[in-house]
Amino acid sequence: MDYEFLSPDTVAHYIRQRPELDGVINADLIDTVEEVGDGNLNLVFIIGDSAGNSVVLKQALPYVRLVGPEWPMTPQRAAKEANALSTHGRLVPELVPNTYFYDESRFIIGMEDLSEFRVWRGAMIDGLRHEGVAKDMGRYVAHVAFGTSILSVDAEKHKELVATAINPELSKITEDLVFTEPHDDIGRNEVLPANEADANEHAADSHMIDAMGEAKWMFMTKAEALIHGDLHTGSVMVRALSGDEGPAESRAFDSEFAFYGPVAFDLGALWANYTLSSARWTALGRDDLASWSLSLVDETWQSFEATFRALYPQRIDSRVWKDGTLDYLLEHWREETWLFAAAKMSRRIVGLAKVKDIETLEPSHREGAARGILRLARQVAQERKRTSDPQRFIELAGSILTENKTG
Ligand code: SR1
Ligand code: MG
Repeated sequence: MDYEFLSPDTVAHYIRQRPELDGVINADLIDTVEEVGDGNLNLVFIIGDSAGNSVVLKQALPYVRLVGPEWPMTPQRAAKEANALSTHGRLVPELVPNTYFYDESRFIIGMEDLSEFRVWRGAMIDGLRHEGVAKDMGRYVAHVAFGTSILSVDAEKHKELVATAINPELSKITEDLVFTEPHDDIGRNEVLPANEADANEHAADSHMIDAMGEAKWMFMTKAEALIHGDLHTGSVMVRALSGDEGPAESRAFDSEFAFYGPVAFDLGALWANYTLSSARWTALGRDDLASWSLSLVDETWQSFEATFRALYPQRIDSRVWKDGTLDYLLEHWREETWLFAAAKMSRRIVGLAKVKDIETLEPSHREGAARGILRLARQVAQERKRTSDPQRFIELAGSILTENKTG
């Protein structure tokens, strides 16, 4: 696919051509252009002018940046992200970056600069506690679940929206990397030599394989809501209200994996990444931070449930969707969250696209953290049928991560 990529030399000219950026940034006064894309897929520029204004231009490359041009990837994913950002932004404007335009010929999204924020994963790795973010994320998922599902969208319209939001190439990445490859390595998996046996045990565990089969089935068939699709802690920006930590505001961004999928997939991604953070701090002997990271599991769930319960009375059709359905949905989502959390934490240990929380640990510490996560994932996948209480998840994670600590 042929289109021009943005570069520091061309952004001013590009900005001049976008009327939507009039009043946002002055192309004649641009004095800083920084490429900051540290994700796996895109180019991201932050552009500032001498009057103190700034904007972000995010451009989808026609391949997976993490791997290179040998893994082509449709840049149409930018349209999916633009759609998710604007849809989610209408539901919870305070938790989503503002977008100015989407350029469908060059796959560029112009959006609010969040330079005063930082990526939550990085902040967590630095040992900083941003309070209230896990609660915000529960609220974000609940608004998306309610506001983009048939509970608030006309049934016929909903079917159209589901069809236009399909995101087959990006969904396939998840189908392969999250659910399949941890159990069927096609040459992209890698672990420390000390964790080879753990990865092999994990790959061959028939209970885990069945659980991942169930999870993948749900992911590919349950078109409940326009989910974010990749809601890990690297997809959340945070800013402390004062100083470096403490009460904070947050934004969910980078929703290029969005499609109509299972609500619990986003919740599971959050839980998994809180747990990976906890594994880091357990390995480093910082039990205070390890417990704090795990406490976010319950914070997100409680906020999700309370928000969803509060929105439910506004449903557009209450003929058979009574309180029984509300309880049914929450009960199922809670169990599914366990399952998706198991999938999302173990893929970050064995498969492609790992996380810095674990990868920046010295091998002597990483060994136990990786083993703990894999054992926890298998236990979680089994136990979810008996209980899906988030407190039990926290207890299980705390004890399994501690038992497997090394170094
Ligand atoms: C090839 S993309 C790898 C991963 O990066 C994204 O953040 C998603 O999690 C995806 O699975
Ligand atoms: Mg991303």
